[in-house]
Amino acid sequence: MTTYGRVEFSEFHSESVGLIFKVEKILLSKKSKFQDLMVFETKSHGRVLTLDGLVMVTEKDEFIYHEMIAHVPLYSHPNPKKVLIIGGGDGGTAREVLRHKSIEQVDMVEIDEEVINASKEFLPTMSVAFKDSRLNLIIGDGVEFVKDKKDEYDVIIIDSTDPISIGEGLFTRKFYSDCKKALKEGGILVNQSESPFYDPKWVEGIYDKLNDIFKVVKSYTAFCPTYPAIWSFGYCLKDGGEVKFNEEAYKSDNLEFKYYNKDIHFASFSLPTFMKKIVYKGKEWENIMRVN
Ligand code: AG3
Repeated sequence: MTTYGRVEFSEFHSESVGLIFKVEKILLSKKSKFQDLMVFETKSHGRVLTLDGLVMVTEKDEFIYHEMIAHVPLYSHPNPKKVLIIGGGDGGTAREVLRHKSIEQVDMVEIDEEVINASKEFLPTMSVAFKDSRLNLIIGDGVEFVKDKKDEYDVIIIDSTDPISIGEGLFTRKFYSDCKKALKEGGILVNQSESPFYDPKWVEGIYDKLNDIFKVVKSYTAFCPTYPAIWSFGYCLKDGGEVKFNEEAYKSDNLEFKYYNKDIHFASFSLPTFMKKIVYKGKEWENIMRVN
């Protein structure tokens, strides 16, 4: 869109409200086999990657989403060694996962190779992950990939787009149940579960389905400024239990974070009232216990 000589990109979060970027330069704009891909340069947010017109990452705030989708499950697991990432083609989630000393192997299944290529070319702070020898990159459909996996992963992270077009398959009961089977005993699944403020129906649907499959399902949030309002993450324990914190690993990794920390680890599970209604349907969850 051009307004008074400015090039703008906008994503509408509802019928009437949205986010606008002033675009300095379009670096990439193409149709892949699966979706429309765009990378553009901005002054305040660095490079921005969009898929089908939706903002996936900006260099300025990607750390929030990626730290939260990776470290909350990893530091609540006693000893995560093998992780599966579904989606996450920009590499940001893999980058954060691979910072953990305990991690021996990360399988990452991304359907669209063009996203990986775009990241390698334009998003060096995220695509560093692709140089790590512990990363096993698979170009393919995550839905198919998990079908025949059993007791393989300590943690599964679903870093998908919105539940429309190619993202849809990653929001089904069947897929969640295959993921549960793919988890080892005590395994944890985390998925990005959309905006409870702008898309409560999507969020409700996601948690209804997760609840049909997993013993314990919780939700945590983060504020990602370039996504539609407050952002939610589904947190599922294959064999039940409560949210823990692995103090020992946290201390020994001794990582520097920009958003995540021990307080946030637990606090992010405290939900605003409107969200509790969507996710927990009036059931109170008091069992977010501090262990450690
Ligand atoms: N994946 C989740 C982004 C969803 C954003 N939705 C939107 N802008 N409407 C992000 C991928 C980062 N690795």
